[in-house]
Amino acid sequence: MAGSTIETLPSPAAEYIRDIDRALEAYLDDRNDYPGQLLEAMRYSLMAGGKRLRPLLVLLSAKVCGSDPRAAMPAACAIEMIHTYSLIHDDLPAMDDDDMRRGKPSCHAAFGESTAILAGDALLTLAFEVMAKDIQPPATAAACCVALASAAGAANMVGGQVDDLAQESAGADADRSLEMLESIHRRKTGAMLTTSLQLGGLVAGASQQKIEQLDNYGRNLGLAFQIVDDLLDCQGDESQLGKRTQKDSERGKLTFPSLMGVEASRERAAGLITRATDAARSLGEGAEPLVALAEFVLNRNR
Ligand code: GRG
Repeated sequence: MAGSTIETLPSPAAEYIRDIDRALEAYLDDRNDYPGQLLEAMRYSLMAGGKRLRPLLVLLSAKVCGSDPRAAMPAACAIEMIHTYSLIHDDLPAMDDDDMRRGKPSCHAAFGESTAILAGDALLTLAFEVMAKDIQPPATAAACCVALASAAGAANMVGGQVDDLAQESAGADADRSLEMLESIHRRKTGAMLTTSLQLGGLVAGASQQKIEQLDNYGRNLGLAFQIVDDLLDCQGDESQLGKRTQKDSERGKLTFPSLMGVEASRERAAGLITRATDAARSLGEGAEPLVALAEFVLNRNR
C-alpha cells in the first residue's frame, strides 16, 4: 500500500477528520477579543492541512473505550493546537529554520517572527482553556490537563526538543547511540501520540487495563511514526510532504537511516507496526480503525 493518504482511511476516520476541522474552526470563530493579525496567524497554521493524526487518535481511542467520541472533541482540538504551536516554533530560525510547512510558507515566513512566536504561545494557552472549560466532569478536565501538560512540557516534548538541538550543536561530541536517538523521540514526538490515546481513554473513563493496551499501541506507533518521518526526509517527495527534504543529512542529524541504514530502518518500522496492530486487536471489538491507522503510518507519503 505505497503512498497511502489519511483521506483514504476507512470509516469513521474521514468523518472524524471533517468534524475535527469544523471544531477547530469554531474555536477561532468570532474571537473579536484577539488582535486581528494574531488570530490570522493562528488560523493560518491551525487550518493549513495537517493530517490530524493526534486528534484522530483521541477520538478513536474514546470510541474504542465505549464513549461518544464527541465528548472527547475538546481534548482532540487541544492536542492539535499544541502540536501546531510546536511546529510553528520548530520552524523558527532559532530552531529548525524551515520556511515551508504543510505545503505553505511557514508561519514566521508569512507573518514575521514575533507574530509567529506569539501565535504559538496563544495556541498553547488556548489548548488548556478549551479543555478546562469544555470537558466534563471537571475532574476529567483536570486529569486531561495534567496529562497534556506532561506530554508537551519539559519532561517530554520540550525536553526532547532541547536534547535534540543539543545533540545537533555537539558536533563530533554528540552521543550517536540508538538509546539517545530513541530517548529523544520518545519524549519529542512519542509522548504526544501516546497521550492522544490516553486522553480518549480518560474522557471515556476507561479501565487501567484498556489504558495500558492503548499505551502499548501508542508506544509502538510513535516510534514507527518517527522512523518513517526520518525515511521520508531522506527519500520522500517534497511536493507531497509540503516541506523541504534532506534537511536531516544536511545538518548531520542523528536519524534512524543514518544509524542503521534505510533497509533496516524500514524493517524496524514494519516490526513496530505489527506490534501496534497486535496491541490494537487486543482491545477487542471496534479496534479496526486503530489497526488501519497504524498501517497508514507505515505507508504514508506525507
Ligand atoms: C518547538 C517546543 C517545540 C517542540 C518541537 C514536535 C517537535 C518539537 C518538532 C517537530 C519537528 C518534526 C518535524 C518532528 C518530526 C515528527 C513530527 C512531529 C512531524 C510532524 O507531525 P505530522 O507529520 O504533521 O503529524 P502534520 O502537519 O500532518 O500535523
